[in-house]
Amino acid sequence: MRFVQIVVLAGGTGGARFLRGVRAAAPEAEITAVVNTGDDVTLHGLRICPDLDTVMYTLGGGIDEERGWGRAGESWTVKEELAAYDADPTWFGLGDRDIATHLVRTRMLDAGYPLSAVTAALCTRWQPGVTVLPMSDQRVETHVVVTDPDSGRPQAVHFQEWWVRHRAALDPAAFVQVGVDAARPAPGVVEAFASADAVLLAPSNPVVSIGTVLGVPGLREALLASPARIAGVSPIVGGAVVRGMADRCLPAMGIEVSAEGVGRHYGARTDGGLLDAWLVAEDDAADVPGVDVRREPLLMSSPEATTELARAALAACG
Ligand code: FO1
Repeated sequence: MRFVQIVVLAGGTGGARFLRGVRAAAPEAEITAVVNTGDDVTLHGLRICPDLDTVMYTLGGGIDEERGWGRAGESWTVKEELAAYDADPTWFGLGDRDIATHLVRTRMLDAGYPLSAVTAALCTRWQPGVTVLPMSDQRVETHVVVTDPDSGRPQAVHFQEWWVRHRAALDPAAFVQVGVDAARPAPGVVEAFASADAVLLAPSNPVVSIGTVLGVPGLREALLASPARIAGVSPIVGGAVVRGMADRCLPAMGIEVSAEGVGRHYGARTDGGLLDAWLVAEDDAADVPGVDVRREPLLMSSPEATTELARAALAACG
């Protein structure tokens, strides 16, 4: 089956790589990426959108492949100068090339442009080959409720501080999307679902990426109203996370760290959940009632493997 309009819900590195595979698997299709903005943060006066930038850089050829975020050929002079001033935070890696993106974005946001327009403007340079939409133009920031080591009381820290400064070592009691109640899907998101003939959930973090996107009021309803089948790709292989910190997030939500656990968390579309199909690794068993579970090689170890994975996910929407 040849797909004309594909929508992909995505977060950071894994989502961006998966999108590269979808683009290769369906070069003639119009692909829309609905991207998590819950990781966004303002630091040193700059608005930083990690997942939007990771998708844009990865698809535009500017990503640092080894780190999985930020720019290739990066330098860190400004970061070093900020540290010399003891200018907090010093724990966040702001690369010199990357800062140009944040400067352009911050200036446009301050001038009143919505995030979706800013993202489109930045993508004019990068030509990602897919339409990159933030999940919302309204600010939604994921904060992590942890127990403050000194006071022993619950404290919320921004997701970036939890993930980058603390390396997710502080046990998360809950994840809170600050601002989500006032948010709504960005322009083009609802329309994309309505005209889709395939919808894919990338192998991104089910809690802080896919979960945050789905938490935008009206977005989940628009997704489920889509005429397209919905296929998800497990971010958990063999009971372990492939990359990132999903294994640190899932237990906080009472979700088993397995392909079956995540599949059941997403649920069967016929039963009020999301999935028509669920792709799991070849050695994984996953009993997800009401869902077409398919075993496929999930490791995006090469462009070819990633394209094959995307093909398999699209086939599950056929
Ligand atoms: N991740 C890190 O582990 N350390 C960093 O210093 C860091 C800086 C950074 C700067 C810009 C950007 O777009 C992403 C950055 N990331 C960094 C990754 C980021 O924390 C994660 O990619 C997402 O927020 C989670 O997917």
